[in-house]
Amino acid sequence: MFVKSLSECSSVNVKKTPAASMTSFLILVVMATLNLALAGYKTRCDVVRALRAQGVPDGDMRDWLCLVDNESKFKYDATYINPNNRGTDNGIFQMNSRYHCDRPSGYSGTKCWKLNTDGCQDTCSSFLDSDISNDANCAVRVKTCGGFNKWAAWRDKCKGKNLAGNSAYNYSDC
Ligand SMILES: [Ca+2]
Repeated sequence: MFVKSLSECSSVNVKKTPAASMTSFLILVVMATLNLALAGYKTRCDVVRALRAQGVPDGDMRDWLCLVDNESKFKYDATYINPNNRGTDNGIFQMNSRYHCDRPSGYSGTKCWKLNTDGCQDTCSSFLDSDISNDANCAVRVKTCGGFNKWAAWRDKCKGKNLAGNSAYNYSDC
């Protein structure tokens, strides 16, 4: 009886193990796929939180969300090489390598003449990682000194548009 029981147990285990392995394997595949799908992207609320941490008022938030949507589609490692040697745009806010990052004497303060001359103190690669807090810090200072007009996608797609009526830029749930 005991032996038979063990044998049954063993037999059951033999049958279950491949099924369990297959299930684990499928779960891993699904998780890997999800990770791949999510890798590189931030959510609306991630962006809202990073901007609020830099003191951005909610009244500006729809413009920021429209800007990010049209500059990077919320992809934090997005790069765009501008034609005619006009530098590379980096990250979720698409900060330009000629003006905002990898600058020889980058600036971390709020004096606009200095920021406009020296750019931010950040490296361009730091605008491509998943921590968007330094990106938001630089972008908010650039906006404070030069306005949203500094971003071509904002001028083309957001300026003067009815952003309040666009549910894609709602931030009330963040
Ligand atoms: Ca960063």
